[in-house]
Amino acid sequence: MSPKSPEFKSANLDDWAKAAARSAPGGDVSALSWHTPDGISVKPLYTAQDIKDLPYTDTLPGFEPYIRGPQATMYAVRPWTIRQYAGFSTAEESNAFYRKALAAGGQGVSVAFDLATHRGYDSDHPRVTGDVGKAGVAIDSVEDMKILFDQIPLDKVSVSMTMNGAVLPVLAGYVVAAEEQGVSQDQLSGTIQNDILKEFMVRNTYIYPPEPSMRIIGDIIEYTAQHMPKFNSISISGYHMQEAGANQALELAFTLADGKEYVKTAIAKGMDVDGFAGRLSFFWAIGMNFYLEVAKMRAARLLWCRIMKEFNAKSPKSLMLRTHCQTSGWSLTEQDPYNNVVRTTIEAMAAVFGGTQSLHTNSFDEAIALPTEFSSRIARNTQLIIQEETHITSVVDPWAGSYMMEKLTQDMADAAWAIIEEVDAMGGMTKAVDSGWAKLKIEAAAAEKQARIDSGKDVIVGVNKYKLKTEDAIETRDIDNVAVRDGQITRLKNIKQNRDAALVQSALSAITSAAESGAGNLLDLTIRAMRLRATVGEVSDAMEKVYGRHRADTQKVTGVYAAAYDSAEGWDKLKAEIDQFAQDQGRRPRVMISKLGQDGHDRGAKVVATAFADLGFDIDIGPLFQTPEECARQAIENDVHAVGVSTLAAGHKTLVPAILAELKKQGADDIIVFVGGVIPRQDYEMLYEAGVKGIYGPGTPIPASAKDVLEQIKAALK
Ligand code: MLC
Ligand code: 5AD
Repeated sequence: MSPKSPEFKSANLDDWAKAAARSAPGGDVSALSWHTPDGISVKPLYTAQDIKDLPYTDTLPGFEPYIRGPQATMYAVRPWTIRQYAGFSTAEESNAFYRKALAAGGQGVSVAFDLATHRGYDSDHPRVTGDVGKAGVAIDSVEDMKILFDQIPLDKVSVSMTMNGAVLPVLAGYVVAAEEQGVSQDQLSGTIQNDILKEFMVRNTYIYPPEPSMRIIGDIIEYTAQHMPKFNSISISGYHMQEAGANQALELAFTLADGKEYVKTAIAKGMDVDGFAGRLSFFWAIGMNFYLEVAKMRAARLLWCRIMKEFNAKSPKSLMLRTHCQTSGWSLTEQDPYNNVVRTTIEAMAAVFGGTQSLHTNSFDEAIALPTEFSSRIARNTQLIIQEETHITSVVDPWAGSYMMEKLTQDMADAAWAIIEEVDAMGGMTKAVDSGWAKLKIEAAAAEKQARIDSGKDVIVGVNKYKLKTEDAIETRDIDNVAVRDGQITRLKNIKQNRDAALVQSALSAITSAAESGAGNLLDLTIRAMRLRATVGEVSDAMEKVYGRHRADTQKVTGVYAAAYDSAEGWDKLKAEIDQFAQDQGRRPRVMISKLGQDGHDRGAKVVATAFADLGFDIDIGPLFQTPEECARQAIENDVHAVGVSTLAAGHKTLVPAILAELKKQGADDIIVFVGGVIPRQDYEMLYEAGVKGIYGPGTPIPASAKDVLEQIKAALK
């Protein structure tokens, strides 16, 4: 029997506004709203008023427009897949790691390849000496793939492969490795990232120019639709956009707009939309912006359903957006790194509340090195604890009906839709990417964010507030990349000795002809070549002959950092010092910001370049993928005072000493070298000993590194 309701005094919104004004600073309740970088205002209070006119607050999971999730029962029947991205050094070591992880509660495999493989170079290629086995596993041929998946039953365990550039030989290598395990193509379940448009914008592991790259994607969608019905042909990724600086609305809009391009590409090949769309999948980054991340995921499903209706899709599988999520690596700090366990937990909860199908949680040592066994275990257990201890999985889409969440979902959908319309007006995402517009939008957002952090407006605990006096060193994973490379080179030699060279040659020629003529399916032909033990590098070359290698032109935004940097005092002083330098020297301090080797993570480089330029430095940005020799030559030609190397993929121990040696060799050791990025403390000493003048780890405020560089340049001139 329920107790008799007492009489409560009722209040209306006006009453609340009056009460709130009494405690709001300056009596202004509107000042309590948080205006997000996406252009959304998050208010301190939501009520029934906010949702009474919204169109989709009464929908159900498993039904259009799928806001509440693609499955009717979601985690109540099957929780998301715990799919930890990993890969390092050799196929043997990575295989041992996967098997251990699966035995300990991991549920799917997710392969990280090294940058040499991403960019279609075999391990013996001279351009990749610093990259082999570093940020992922080195794969040169089917023989490596067979070791990578040894004793992992590919008919049962779904495998995700993050591969975009060398997507053909890698996917083909996996298909052949499975075949030799006795698993046929139609049994394979998994996902290949295969999302090239975002590579041109942010991730930068492309090989060929956009047009032939889109043909490759079309061929893969076609082949998998025909022969690999359980395999997701693409993972359309916003993750890297957010990592590069995009706010959530940009991430959402550009990703869905990329998706539209892939659908158009497949339809243009003559495919029926429902024949392939059910195997398109998505991938979001989940950062610290908790409410908006949940809203983003709900809005994403709504908008994709709307977009697929525009393409006349009928099958529910085509209409529902399924996604993987990864917690944000960028949000993690080098300082006080155990805090990252907490950050990752909060982000994982947002992904789960948003209804993800699969999840990677980052390790707490992210901002320092590749994960160790220990840090990976904690990362994986974060998910196991949410799945098995909290009962969060018992309820489908638990935020539904929240005044706030329903309103933010609609706000996010509206904000993203407006950007999608802007992209459509430009002629679609391929055009928006080609012109550089989309990349600059993301870079501007990144520079603004950095300025808000450097001036203390956005708080990061342990970095710009509550800093520790001393940081304890933590154990990190180190990879002996010389040993990995030597091992790979031996295996490559063996393979080349023991195969039928003439057959391999003709299979490679067939790929080249198909690239030239446009006829045939490139994945089909690549599977044939890989079966005969062609290598990743050879298959890539076979197409490069026709397509060439894409070269991006580097643009940079200006004025954005300065406009958002909110601490005029120190800024103006430093600017004045730089002006003084220019007067004394007859020219501004000139710095070349460089990326060496195959590391394409250029957010840091771009933000530093923008901010240094705003301060009054003369800035050159080197092209991506330079060798130390090329970098030294350009630095000398441009007569710079300093080279700043940005390194995020662990190549620093090889590549930084190499650039110093090259400068010396080319007679320019008066040019100073400084380094920024992800560098374990343990490596600082060897870098300083090699001659580096400054090392700026993650979290260094840019005005501080700029001041230091200026002083070092002055000292070198004396
Ligand atoms: C699930 N199923 C259900 C159900 N829940 N059936 C009934 N009731 C329920 N409640 C079914 C599904 O329909 C499906 O079957 C099967 O169970 C598996 O579930 P899923 O939800 O499809 O999960 P999964 O297989 O894990 O696939 C998730 C995915 C996929 C669709 C998002 O694309 C994927 O795994 N992506 C991972 C991508 C990834 O790991 N990327 C790493 C990037 S790292 P059926 O038969 O319908 O299929 C990176 C970093 C870098 O990029 O280097 O830059
Ligand atoms: N192993 C594990 N995680 C990795 N990441 C990248 N490479 C690896 C790897 N080899 C993760 C990091 C990074 C994101 C792009 O992917 O979290 O931020």
